[in-house]
Amino acid sequence: MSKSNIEISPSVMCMDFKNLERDILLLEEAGADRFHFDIMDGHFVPNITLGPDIIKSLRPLSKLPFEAHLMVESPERLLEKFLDAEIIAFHIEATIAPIRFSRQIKELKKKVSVAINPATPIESLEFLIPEIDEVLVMTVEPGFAGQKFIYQTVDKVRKLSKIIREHKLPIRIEVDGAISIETGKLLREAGTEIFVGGTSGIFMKDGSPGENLKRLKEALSEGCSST
Ligand code: S6P
Ligand code: MG
Repeated sequence: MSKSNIEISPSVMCMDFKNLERDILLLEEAGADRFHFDIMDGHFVPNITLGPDIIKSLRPLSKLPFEAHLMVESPERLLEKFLDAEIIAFHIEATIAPIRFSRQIKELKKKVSVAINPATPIESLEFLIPEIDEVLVMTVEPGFAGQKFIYQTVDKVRKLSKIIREHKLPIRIEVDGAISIETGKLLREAGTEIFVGGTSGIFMKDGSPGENLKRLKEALSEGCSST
């Protein structure tokens, strides 16, 4: 049987902060493919969450890639603090020199992911395409967990995925915000491969995070193979 190419990235911001080690280990065991760290500065978004020291202290616990989602103004200033992450996602809205910044990230042998807010058009990526590995499409406004899904983003993913396929670009699409089985299926059908799991998909009131992750991954992998 061929393996699905669907990946799930649990959001560390939504874990039990008193039990981060437990949650990392049990979610890796349950089939997580990477871990998502939300970094906020209180300026680019009106919230403050995780910082580089959490990434550093959790890094030895897992073999999976860590992604740092930088929701900060002028992310260039902070790059060297996030060298414990393998994937660096920065917002195109937060930097005026995204090509230079992408090249700096690449020089450090990290993967480059460009995050775009729900109202940012994919046209803004046109000249950045040759520099990047992934696009992180925000499906809620950045800043908080537990928000409502913004349905217009499904069409945006579909458009982006079509361009990627037509030009055979080596770029993967990840989505972030209110990903449940229902919204995840719409986004998968539109061309998404990587899904951030937060309070809508993994850390709900019902079920354990491990069981919820398995259910989400199975539901999104149905009828889908990498071959
Ligand atoms: C939002 C952040 C996200 C959240 C995730 C939470 O600013 O970038 O990564 O952690 O969206 O998931 P949910 O299901 O609560 O929206
Ligand atoms: Mg995020």
